[in-house]
Amino acid sequence: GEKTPKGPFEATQADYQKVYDEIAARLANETDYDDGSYGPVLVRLAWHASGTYDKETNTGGSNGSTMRFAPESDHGANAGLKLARDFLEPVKAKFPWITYSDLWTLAGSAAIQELGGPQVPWRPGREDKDVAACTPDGRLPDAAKDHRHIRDVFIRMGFDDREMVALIGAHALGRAHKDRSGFDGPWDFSPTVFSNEFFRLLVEEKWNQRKWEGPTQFTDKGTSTLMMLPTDMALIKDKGFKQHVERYAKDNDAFFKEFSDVYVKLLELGVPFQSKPEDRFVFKPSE
Ligand code: CCH
Repeated sequence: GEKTPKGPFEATQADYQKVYDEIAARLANETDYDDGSYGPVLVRLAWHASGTYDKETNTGGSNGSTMRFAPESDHGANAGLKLARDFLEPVKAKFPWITYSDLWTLAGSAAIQELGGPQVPWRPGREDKDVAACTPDGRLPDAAKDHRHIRDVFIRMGFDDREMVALIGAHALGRAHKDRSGFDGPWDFSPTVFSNEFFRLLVEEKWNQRKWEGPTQFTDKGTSTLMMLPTDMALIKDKGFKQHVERYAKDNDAFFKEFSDVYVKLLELGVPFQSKPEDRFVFKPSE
């Protein structure tokens, strides 16, 4: 019969492909959520698990999956991500040998691929840590702020301007929820399809401040159904960022390639791998 790995160090690429296939099957079956897919919120879970990284102290990052615990699970930025963690619980139950830290990042990679995005090569090697490794609040970006804040936060992780812009292009996916962040609405008309639409709309639409009781956000003049966050608007106000927004708006292939590279880097920040980058797995997407 088939061998079940005893732990992460016995698991092969074929074992991790089975985990991928299970996540893909759940994404295909559980469509009664938001715009029809848990994919976007899985992309955000992997990002918030990883984006706590601090290069100076080598703390935070995906290694540890400390968002399982309070206080990190209760940090304002993580509101709503319990839904993503719970979505993955049946996968963890079926493949108990995988660590949560590997599972959450694998799910981020799987979601990008299953939503029509680029290949996101991935490798295992993360360990779960206990509550003592929780990061302090305030490491993830605040959408109400400006270009200086974006740079402060992403330089701390080790990214440059081009990488910051590429990463935020993930806002092609999903939406903001009033009861989570206070913001409201999707960034484009196909929030379950990975594309460069976030950049195209940012450049081509006219964005006005929305008149409402909620936090400052922007809405498209054409349909008044889309939204941009203040930090999203900062990407076209700042010259260093804008050149990349314009490039990605015109060149979907460049965006796919550069997003893949930088999302892989994000998911690996601070992880003490035994393996080499060339040992990464490329998972086969579902049909
Ligand atoms: Fe984001 N993001 N994000 N974001 N994000 C939100 C939703 C998503 C910021 C703020 C917000 C990245 C960078 C930033 C996703 C992926 C990425 C929301 C709404 C806010 C606010 C949350 C809610 O209400 O549910 C800010 C600020 C920054 C940087 O300056 C990066 C980087 C990534 C991934 C690579 C995805 C996907 C969503 C949609 C989630 C969903 O539930 O649909």
